[in-house]
Amino acid sequence: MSYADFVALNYKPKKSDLICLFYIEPFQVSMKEAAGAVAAESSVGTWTEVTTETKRIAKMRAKVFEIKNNYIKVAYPYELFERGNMPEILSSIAGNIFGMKIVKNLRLEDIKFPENIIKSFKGPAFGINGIRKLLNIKDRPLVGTIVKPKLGLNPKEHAKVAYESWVGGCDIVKDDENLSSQDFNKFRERVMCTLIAKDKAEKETGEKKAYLANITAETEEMLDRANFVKHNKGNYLMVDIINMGWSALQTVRKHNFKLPLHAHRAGYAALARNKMHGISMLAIAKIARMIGVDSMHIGTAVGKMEGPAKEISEIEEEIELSLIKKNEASHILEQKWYNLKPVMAVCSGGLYPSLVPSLIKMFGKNIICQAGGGVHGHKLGTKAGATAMRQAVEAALKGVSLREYAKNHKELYIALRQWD
Ligand code: CAP
Ligand code: MG
Repeated sequence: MSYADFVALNYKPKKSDLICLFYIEPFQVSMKEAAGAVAAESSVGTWTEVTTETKRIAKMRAKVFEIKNNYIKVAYPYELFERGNMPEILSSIAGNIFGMKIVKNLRLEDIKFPENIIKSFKGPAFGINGIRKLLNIKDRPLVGTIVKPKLGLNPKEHAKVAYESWVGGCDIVKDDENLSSQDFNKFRERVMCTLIAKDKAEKETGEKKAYLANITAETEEMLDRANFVKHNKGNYLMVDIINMGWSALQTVRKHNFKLPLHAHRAGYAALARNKMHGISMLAIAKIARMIGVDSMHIGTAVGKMEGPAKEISEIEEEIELSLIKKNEASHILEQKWYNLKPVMAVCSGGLYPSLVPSLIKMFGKNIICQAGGGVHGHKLGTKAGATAMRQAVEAALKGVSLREYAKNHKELYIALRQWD
């Protein structure tokens, strides 16, 4: 068996095949050779023929069935994969192949999962509707904040910032991605203080509030932290999906804490930022939806983080809709999501009130508008910063310009003067 045996341009993929779309740059070989190498190494092949391969195994080869410029599509018989085991699936289709000498660059753009693999994962427990129900918010975008400074506050100081954010108008307050249980802010103490502040804020505002406690840690400790949140009537968990690993995410989801799970994507750009190599954010987002997160960072297009609006809209559709149509120009494969719930998109990173209307215009109302610096940096403090964000959402929904709305909304007025 040679690499060319893994190319079958007349093959018509079966409904049950898993399909990958790769961007590929061969290194000193033909496209066919490099494409065959990718299909081989990610399925049953290796660099030479082996005497141990049988006819039955040869039938399980992945097949390159399309080569268009630098893009190839590879079909994998579903038997190659263990259902419900994301690390295993990725060790095939997103494993050794990225390091092969035969490819100069290789990027996994999209993965079309067949029904039996999709259904072997749990998907979101709450999804968009579940989060809306929890917070009793029918159709407006949610307003969130990240407690800042991201590290250094003690539990009481943290809870105070959270309280002011909630009474100012935030629906959601979350820990930052790198806050866990450092000596200056121990997890359990922080959760206790912050949940007391949440109760107080709920009573004072008459609104439901959520605290997203970052439980990211070694797996068993993480489960203990999740239990602790649950036991103390916390209402939302948060994890860093990339740095914890897919297996750990599956474990948290499997434990079914009956709390929504927020996915921070810190580190994703190490995989996705280089457009010629790695794994796209679209693919990462699909994996996270399958395993089962309820809200997930997707970028902003207008804030401090990299990522164009078109790409972010496509990611939002992928995590929200139940059927994704194939889009050749954007290198997106068709995907049916069957019974998996939609995930709420989180726009975060360098946001402040002035950017809210364009976010809603670009991504619709099913988003969480989240600002850290853009709330706690407000000249009048956190409470006013939260109010200004909420006013910006109100204005956008009423179709009134922020400038106009600011005429009789002081907090927004100051925010506009500060950052516009
Ligand atoms: C936002 C944030 C988030 C980023 C990550 C931060 O704070 O908390 O981690 O949103 O980017 O620390 O930067 P600011 P992304 O509002 O102060 O920028 O959502 O793109 O993954
Ligand atoms: Mg952060």
